[in-house]
Amino acid sequence: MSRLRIYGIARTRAFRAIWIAKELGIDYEHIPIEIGEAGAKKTEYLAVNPNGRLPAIDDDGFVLWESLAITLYLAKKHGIGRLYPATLEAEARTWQWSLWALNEVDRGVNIWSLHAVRLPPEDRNPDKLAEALKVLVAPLRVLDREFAERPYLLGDEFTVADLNVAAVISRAIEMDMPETPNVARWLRRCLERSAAREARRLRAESDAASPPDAIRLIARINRL
Ligand SMILES: N[C@@H](CCC(=O)N[C@@H](CS)C(=O)NCC(=O)O)C(=O)O
Repeated sequence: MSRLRIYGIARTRAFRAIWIAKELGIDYEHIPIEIGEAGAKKTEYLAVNPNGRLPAIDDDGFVLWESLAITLYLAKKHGIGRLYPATLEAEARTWQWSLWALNEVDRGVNIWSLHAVRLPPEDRNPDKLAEALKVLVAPLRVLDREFAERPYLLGDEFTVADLNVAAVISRAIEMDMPETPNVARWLRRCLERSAAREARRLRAESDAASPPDAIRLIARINRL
């Protein structure tokens, strides 16, 4: 029987696809393609994702790329009424937060994480770090206000809306967030779920196995 295939080393945005697969209990095959010429820009992978970026999935012949399209697709296929909302309005709210996460915070968090934690200290750029923090202030305040009203984005339960936003900002778990304490608490709650812990363990292993040059390549290829 064919299985879901998830392409992309766990250190990349493939983390998001791995997390949702674990939340939904889907049996999957992980193909840990590396970024750039070492993997994602090779002809075989370009046939899966012509953008040469990670992640992508192949679900029994249905190929899909864009990490949050993947999480939404899998949650809707396997988790309606559970991880995926059952009403049109809640579904639209899920899209709202998912697009918001990509447009408002994805790049800032990645720049912060590279220049605060992941790059070798001599390669970190304090100006880029400061700029990333500045860009993140307003959207994180918007997110913080949500959790004054409810524990999760759609109400009382964790859904794919939380997973998408928490996955995008997951590397900010090590960021000091004194001005947005609700975000800090919600992020910890999301990332402490057992599926998230397993996905984070895979990502941490993949981070640990990445030499400094691989991290430099990430910063260079992604212009971060
Ligand atoms: N919006 C895309 C971004 C994908 C992306 O940029 N992935 C990175 C790895 S996390 C990548 O493949 N970078 C290498 C490159 O751009 O060549 C998504 O969310 O899937």
